[in-house]
Amino acid sequence: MEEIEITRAIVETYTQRLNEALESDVIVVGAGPAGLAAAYFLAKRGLRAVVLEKRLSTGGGIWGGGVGKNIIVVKDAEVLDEIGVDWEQRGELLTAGAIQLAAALTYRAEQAGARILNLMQVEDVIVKQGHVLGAVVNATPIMMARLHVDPICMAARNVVDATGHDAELVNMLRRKLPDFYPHGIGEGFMDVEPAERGVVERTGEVFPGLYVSGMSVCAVYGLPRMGPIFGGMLNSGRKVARLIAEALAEE
Ligand code: 48F
Repeated sequence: MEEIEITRAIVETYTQRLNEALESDVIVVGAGPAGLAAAYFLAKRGLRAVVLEKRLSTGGGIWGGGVGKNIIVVKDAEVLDEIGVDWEQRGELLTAGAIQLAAALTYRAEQAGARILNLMQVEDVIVKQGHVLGAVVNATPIMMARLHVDPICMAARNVVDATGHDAELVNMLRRKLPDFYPHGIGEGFMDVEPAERGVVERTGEVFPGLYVSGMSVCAVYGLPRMGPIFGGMLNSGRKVARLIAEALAEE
């Protein structure tokens, strides 16, 4: 029966993809601009990257631009050109369509070889001998319904917290390791210039095997928030990919 063949095609393809994703080089948690850029640049470097996104759609905070006006702003065109996004010059700034950016990042990341799994929520990290080695994952509808259903595990030598303003993975570690950022984390007041610079400068490893990228960097280091400017997010994703590739090459 044709209906069953359609179902079998989905079940078999998804199962194969999930099986392949169980062990990878890098798990990127969050498919916002930072996580998708990280996944694209990791895959481009030949690394096996798996992106776990709790929502149905990828793109995180890109879609609505500023206050729902679907335009994003960056200061340089490097990443936009790399992924083929159209832009316009506006004085010293560049603008681009938020929808085109979200779509292009998603498309280019997967085409480069990253695997994106949506509706997958990371609820904990795996830590062994003081090193993050993977993620504990549940299905978003199960989490939303608060059902008593156990998660599954996914292994990777490196995990990126690209969960945005809440820095969820860093907070998961903090709950079990009281000495890890004991004074708490959170962004400062809006101040675009130092935030855009700082988010890239401080992108990096915060615990063995755990990296921060995007707004989670601002949360972890108390940097200012920055509103609807996205260059820092894209450049942070590109930087975290380079740092991880270098660390893996040294190993
Ligand atoms: O929030 P988000 O877009 O973070 P980002 O990549 O970019 C921030 C900008 O969008 C904007 C800004 C720019 O100046 O300030 O806010 O740092 O994307 C984070 C993604 O992570 C997902 C979440 O649904 C979103 O798509 N996410 C968060 N927690 C989890 C998660 C989790 N526990 N498991 C899986 N996905």
